[in-house]
Amino acid sequence: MLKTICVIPTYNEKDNILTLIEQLQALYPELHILVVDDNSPDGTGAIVEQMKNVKIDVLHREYKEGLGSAYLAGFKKALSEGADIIIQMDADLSHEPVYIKAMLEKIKDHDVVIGSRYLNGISIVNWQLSRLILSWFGNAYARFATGIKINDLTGGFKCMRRKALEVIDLRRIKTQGYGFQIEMNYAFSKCGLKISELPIIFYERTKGKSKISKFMVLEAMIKVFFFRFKNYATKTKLSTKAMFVKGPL
Ligand SMILES: Nc1nc2c(ncn2[C@@H]2O[C@H](COP(=O)(O)OP(=O)(O)OP(=O)(O)O)[C@@H](O)[C@H]2O)c(=O)[nH]1
Ligand SMILES: [Mg+2]
Repeated sequence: MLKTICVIPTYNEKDNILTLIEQLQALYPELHILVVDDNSPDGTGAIVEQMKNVKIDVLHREYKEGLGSAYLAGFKKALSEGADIIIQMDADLSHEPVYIKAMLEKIKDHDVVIGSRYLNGISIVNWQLSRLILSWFGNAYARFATGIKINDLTGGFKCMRRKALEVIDLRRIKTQGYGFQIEMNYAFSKCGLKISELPIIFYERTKGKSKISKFMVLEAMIKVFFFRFKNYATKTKLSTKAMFVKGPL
């Protein structure tokens, strides 16, 4: 059985995290869950701490350091714990656990599977028009700036083989907010990894507050043009584990 770890970053998600973990456990009893909490003032970290067991773990960080750095810390921990497959998803119930089954099926022939909101038209429920326009044009802009032909470059629901996170040098990923997903996808693509999109329906959060800010949008808009000047390939050799997982699972 391949070890699959689901990395979930949290900041003030006390009204969502319990439901999400329960849903994940009900559907996938074998799944390992790793929450990365930045000392949420609402006590999210403490809630997960109480649920800790062999399958549920929490990485507590002292300060809010941003989504990108939370994911990178989670990925590093997942790799060090021997994950073969790493899933990333938001805690706010926008990403439905039910899609993980299809992702795990698709990852057998790919290195990265992206949950896509823009594959068959637009599949987003309950967003304000302004948010939809920002996301849609943001994606079009990012596709233009990077030349990467992925329909949903900014989505946060993904499934990756260990190999995908080992062939890219995670230390070179510097974007923190909205642009983190774009930079990761750019690095995957430039390193020649096999990427596929899976259509998902995305639901606007109903509880808790969005952490997206104007600064994040601006950061992404500027940085996206500079990705092409970076070399994302890792210089060290892949671990034997990564080599082993190369073929069909
Ligand atoms: N650990 C950590 N998690 C964060 C941080 N910022 C956001 N998150 C989490 O990352 C996930 C995505 O953040 P959201 O605020 O939902 O951002 P979004 O999905 O772009 O925007 P909305 O869906 O409108 O809320 C959620 O699970 C957040 O709790 C952070 O600085 N540190
Ligand atoms: Mg969200």
